[in-house]
Amino acid sequence: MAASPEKLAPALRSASPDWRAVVRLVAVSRALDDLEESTLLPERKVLYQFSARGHDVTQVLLGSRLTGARDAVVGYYRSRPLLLTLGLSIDEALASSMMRVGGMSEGRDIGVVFNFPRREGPCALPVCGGVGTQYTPAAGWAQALRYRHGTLGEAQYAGSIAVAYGGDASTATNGFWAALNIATTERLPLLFFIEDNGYGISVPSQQQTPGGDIARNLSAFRGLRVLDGDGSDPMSAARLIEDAISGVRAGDGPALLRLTVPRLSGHSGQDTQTYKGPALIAAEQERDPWRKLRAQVVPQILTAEEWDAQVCLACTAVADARVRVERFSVPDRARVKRYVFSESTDDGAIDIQTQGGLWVDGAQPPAGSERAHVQGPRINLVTAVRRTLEHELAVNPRMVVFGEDVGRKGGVHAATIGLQEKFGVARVFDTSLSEEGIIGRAVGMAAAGLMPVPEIQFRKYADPAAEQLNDCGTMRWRTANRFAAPMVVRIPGGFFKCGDPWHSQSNEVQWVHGIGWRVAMPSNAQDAVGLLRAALRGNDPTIFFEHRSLLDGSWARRAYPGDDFVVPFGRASLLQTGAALTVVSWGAMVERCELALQRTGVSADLLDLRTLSPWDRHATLMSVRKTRRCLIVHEDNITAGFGAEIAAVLAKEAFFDLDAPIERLAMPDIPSPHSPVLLEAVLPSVERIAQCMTDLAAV
Ligand SMILES: Cc1ncc(C[n+]2csc(CCOP(=O)(O)OP(=O)(O)O)c2C)c(N)n1
Repeated sequence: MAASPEKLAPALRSASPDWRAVVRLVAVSRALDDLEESTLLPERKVLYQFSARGHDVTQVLLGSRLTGARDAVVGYYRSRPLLLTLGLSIDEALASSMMRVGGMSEGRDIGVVFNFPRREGPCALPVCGGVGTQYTPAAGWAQALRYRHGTLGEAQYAGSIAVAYGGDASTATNGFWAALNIATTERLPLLFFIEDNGYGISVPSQQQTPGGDIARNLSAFRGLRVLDGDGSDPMSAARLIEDAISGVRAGDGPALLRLTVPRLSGHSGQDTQTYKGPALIAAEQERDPWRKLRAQVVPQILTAEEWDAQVCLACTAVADARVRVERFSVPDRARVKRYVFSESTDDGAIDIQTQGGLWVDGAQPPAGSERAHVQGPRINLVTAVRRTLEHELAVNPRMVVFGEDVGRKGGVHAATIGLQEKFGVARVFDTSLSEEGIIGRAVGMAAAGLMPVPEIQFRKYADPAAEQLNDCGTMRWRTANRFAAPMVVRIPGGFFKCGDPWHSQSNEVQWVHGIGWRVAMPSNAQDAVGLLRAALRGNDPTIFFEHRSLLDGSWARRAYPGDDFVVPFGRASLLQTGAALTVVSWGAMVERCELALQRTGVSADLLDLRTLSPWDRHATLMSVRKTRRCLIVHEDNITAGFGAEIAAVLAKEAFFDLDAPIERLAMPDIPSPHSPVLLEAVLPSVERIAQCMTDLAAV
């Protein structure tokens, strides 16, 4: 039986291409494209097909040069030949597109949206469907390489590189420019590998960059080596690839290599290319690199018989794989909800992802204590955050803290003051002003085994990072626990003295609705310490919401609960107990609820949820079943705020226990207003909360 590309790939990764292996891998890629287009797509065994024809030879040549022990590539939906060269087997490739167990997402993601985890040897971080999303995680991986080798002294990270691979249209995206800025300002070992096929679906590259030539346009970009060439000419492409990679590997900083290639099929299986016209399509076929490859290697390197034999081997291997994969099981419906978050095995150990995060190598998080060992005077919440970051930085060398102004200045909220002086610029650093860059970089760093702790300066400014945040949250699920990117994103937000539509948004519900994120919103300094520490030692991405009015608020001040103190997520704090009413709140509204209860004298349970994902359904239900009335108070807008979710659960689970309708007090559906007069008119005030409590208790 034919050897698989897995076995051929290592031989290929040598100084000069093993042209026999190149031929074979490209033939495998083409046989897969043929099989899908001619058979599997019409039979609806593959539902979404992206041919790599025309892009394939250069990808195999690129993959053959990824020889570093910790090289990583972040590609896109047209990356299958590259993945095959790294070691993805034909079975894995077909099982992915045919949505079978054994594929890289087990039927959860589109077949060509690959990932290829590996703790030893080159890997491929999870591809995303969003064009341009590959770049900033690749920059993060490159920075992690430098950190793990340069700062932590881990020899196996020396000389490795990151590659971000995309098409011409992807160079118009935010992610591309964010990564370009990061890589050039930081001089990272990152190769931008651009295969320019002249189109983004039907839109010509002239509309993506002036003149349609990103290499030319970037030729004056400082800190970037730019190479450009004809990807349909395999021999010259191989030289360019070698040149580009060896420079990046040698420490010369980032490079961009643009190779023009023909796209020999439609954008996807559905695309008939009517926008191109027959002359252009014919000209593209003329530029087929496969033909040129044959002309260049036969008979100089391979005889015609050897070429045919390689092609034949490839076709047989694909046909055999298809027979095998048809017998692979379809994914189990009962498992579809698994791996949204980190899970435990039956014996209580972490069901660990193959790659990403702190704990994949068998290491265990340090034991924490749920009991507070209070020390010293009361400190404000921002000091609590700083002290926790400081301790965790001290005990965890793989933790890094970064964001806009967090370095020398110590953050615009002062949460990181002194940390750069103490831990150095490699561990606590300022970033360029790009939230996409901040979170995307964190994704790459987490995939490389670090614990990134990015700060988003204000809640609203997480918006430019929305795509990276989304893709980070879904990573574990869509790779069926192969990859995860645990991180802690600190986000100050909410009102502070005044409001405004930019610095004072709350909108925490967005993270709860986002898949795969844990969400903490502490109301006081002690909980902030425990929750932050739990997140920093955890195995899931976490949004840690720091309310601006609490950072120095006197009510939120508490004594430091100790360096081991942790608060498990999903456990509400019962601040006071009573019989007439349950009040559920979190963040800055908890203080107001407490004051309102004091004012009214209503006997109530006051629950501070502390975390919204997960949230303590059990404690809430228990309390409401006892008091038979519930008031939910939050700062976020009322429509589809998290209170709506709580109310829906109570209406279903405690319907017959309720003596009154569930009440919600929240902001009306407007942005936070700037004038304190207007702000207090719309925020749940102590007076309004008190009135609502009195009314509800009297029903
Ligand atoms: C953020 C985003 N916007 C739009 C799309 C829809 N879309 C998918 S592929 C594509 C064109 C991408 O072209 P290019 O990057 O040049 O790669 P190619 O397909 O030509 O290889 C578009 C618009 C998407 N997937 N992601």
